[in-house]
Amino acid sequence: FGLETDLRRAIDSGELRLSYQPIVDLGSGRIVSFEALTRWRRADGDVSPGDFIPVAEESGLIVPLGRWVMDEAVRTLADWRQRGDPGQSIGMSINLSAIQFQQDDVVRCLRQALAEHKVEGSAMTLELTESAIIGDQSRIGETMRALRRLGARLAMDDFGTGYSSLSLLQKLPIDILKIDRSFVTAMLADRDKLAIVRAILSLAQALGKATTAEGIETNALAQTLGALGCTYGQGYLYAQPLEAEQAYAELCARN
Ligand code: G
Ligand code: G
Ligand code: NA
Ligand code: MN
Repeated sequence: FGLETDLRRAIDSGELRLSYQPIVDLGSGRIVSFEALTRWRRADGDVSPGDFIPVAEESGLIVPLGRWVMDEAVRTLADWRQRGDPGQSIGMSINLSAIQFQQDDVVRCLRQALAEHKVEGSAMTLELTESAIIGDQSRIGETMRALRRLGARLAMDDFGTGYSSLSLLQKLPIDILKIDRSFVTAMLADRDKLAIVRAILSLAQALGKATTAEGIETNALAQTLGALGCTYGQGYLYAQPLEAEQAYAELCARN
């Protein structure tokens, strides 16, 4: 239908852009990496990823779109790294959809992008939603281990909102839990949400995993999460998703 045809054209004609949102170390306040988020600007206004990512997933366009994201994000990171400090030590996160993760050859795509732009795999974090790791466990586990052998870290995105069982956390090589912003944003006003955030943080600590809190909009939230032992934070308090040049300027200003 209409959106699908337009999206196909957008991928081919370069109408898509990546924006980059900083992820900070809550202990030091320094930016450690950026999350690449796809943006679609059209003459008649922006289309939200919440609208076009599901269309991309249903139509299979997520595969070419995902390859473009991977290449573009690694290319941008290579550019920042070549400019030297503070770009040198920065990481990059990209989002992988379930379909992309389970059908496409993500391992080969990432290896190619890293080789082409001369970036080491340890700079990369791949964010997976819980739906991406439900399915053929041996195959999914093998893909995850192969990504890790490239040096990449794996983050479970929107943690706490999906259907995956806790046993998957034990079986699969997940490095980081990203606490969904629906728990974070309201946790100082809602005791149940605070309880859930604390439980996720202590689970992560017990399993030796790092944590990222999404949706940090106030200093009070950043301080509380830091005091509770959350590793990283992301949210409008630090910055919105930014164009590549603005993101690099923010990095230079903060680090
Ligand atoms: O960018 P925004 O904050 O509006 O993101 C909305 C949703 O779209 C988020 O869940 C985000 O993970 C998803 N999203 C944004 N960019 C990408 C992308 O490049 N690939 C995938 N799979 N999801 C994305
Ligand atoms: O699901 P995922 O975490 O990939 O989605 C990231 C989305 O969250 C992006 O659309 C981004 O714009 C949005 N976002 C990032 N930080 C904040 C924040 O502090 N508050 C709100 N409301 N949204 C945020
Ligand atoms: Na994400
Ligand atoms: Mn998320």
